Amino acid sequence: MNAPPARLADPYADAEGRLRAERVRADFPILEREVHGRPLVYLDSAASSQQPRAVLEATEHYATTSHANVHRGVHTLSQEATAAFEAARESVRRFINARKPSEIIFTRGTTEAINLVARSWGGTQLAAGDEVLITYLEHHANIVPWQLACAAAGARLIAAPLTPAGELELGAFLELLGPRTKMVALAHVSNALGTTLPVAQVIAAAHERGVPVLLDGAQAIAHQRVDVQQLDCDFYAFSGHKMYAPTGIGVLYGRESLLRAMPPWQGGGDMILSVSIAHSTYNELPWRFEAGTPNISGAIGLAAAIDYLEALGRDRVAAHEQRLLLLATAQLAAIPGLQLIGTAREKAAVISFTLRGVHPHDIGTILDQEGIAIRTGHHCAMPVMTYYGLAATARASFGCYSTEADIERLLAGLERVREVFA
Ligand code: C6P
Repeated sequence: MNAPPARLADPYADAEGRLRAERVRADFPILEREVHGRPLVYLDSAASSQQPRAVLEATEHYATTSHANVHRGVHTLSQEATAAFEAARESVRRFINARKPSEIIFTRGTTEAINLVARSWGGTQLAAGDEVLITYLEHHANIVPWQLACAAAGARLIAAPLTPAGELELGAFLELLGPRTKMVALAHVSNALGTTLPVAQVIAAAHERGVPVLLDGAQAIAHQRVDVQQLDCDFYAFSGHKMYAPTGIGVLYGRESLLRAMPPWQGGGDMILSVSIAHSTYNELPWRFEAGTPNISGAIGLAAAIDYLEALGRDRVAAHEQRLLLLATAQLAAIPGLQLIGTAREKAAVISFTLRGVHPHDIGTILDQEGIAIRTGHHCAMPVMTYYGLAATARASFGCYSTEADIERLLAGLERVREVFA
């Protein structure tokens, strides 16, 4: 009998099975560039992550070999494009463990996914006196669409309070979840504070009252395992560009029974079965919610990003980012005058902070001179800034390619900021 083939060593794991971030970095061409004469330190993955070569090559391969419109042509290129596009949908289904590909709707991103639900579900299910329950830490994408839907229906938008550490006040949330609540919509992970929300308890409590739950997964999807069946959420929204895929592609997962009852929200090609001047009939799920030519290349890039993340190992990436979070949190907290904004027990790799006497924009500008990219401002989450009496914070966020060396450069950069403002 032949000996079994030796298992190929996993290039992304070290001897202890931990992520080899230096190896990961080699997959991201942009990380080779310099900014202001210094090697780039990219600590803004929560705003938009970078793309590995595998994603860049997948979209280039599609554009150079198979590009055509989908669902429309009998010709070979259109059939190839359609097959790749629908295969991407199946990749997403598998990635988040949805039951069926028909529960996966491609959108431009998280924002469009939440708008779809607010407009289509909210437009038919909300009535005067109803309430939509969110939290104070939501991104504007999970506030404004609900304001629009509530205004149209005469419903009210209610926000649940937070603790000083940036956690959801679960008791207060449960009190707000009342007979008028028709929808609960909350972030899985906060972009401004890094808090991971207690979504299991929230979903169980909402479902006890027959209330559906939408999770804004923009900041969770690349940083932890997401299983929509295990979560038992009704809607889950995320963006490709925060999980190493291109911009302009995102996903709305919806529970089939809810999606089936929802009317189309945009009209046009591909979402119909028949059209006359007097009347139209609509396509099956998921295409009923995908009017017009979709972002075919983006969907293919997203599928490549999924393959890439799975090759790295999602749990391994999460463990790596948690290690960096702990390390950076301890070191930043030791800087005189630095205040961490958001110190929840359960956090993703996002660190918001202020530095006494220095405007966050000045921190960002000086760090940029050092080649370090962070985000500064209100992070499109103005209510949470107001909640804590802040106009802005500086925010460093990590991804699979972040390293301890990045944290060292950040600390040195902040030392420079303190020198300038001494
Ligand atoms: N947050 C940030 O720097 P879009 O723009 O549709 O891809 O994602 C919107 C969005 C929705 N929810 C959360 C929790 C988010 O973090 C974001 C995007 C970026 O924090 C850009 S403002």
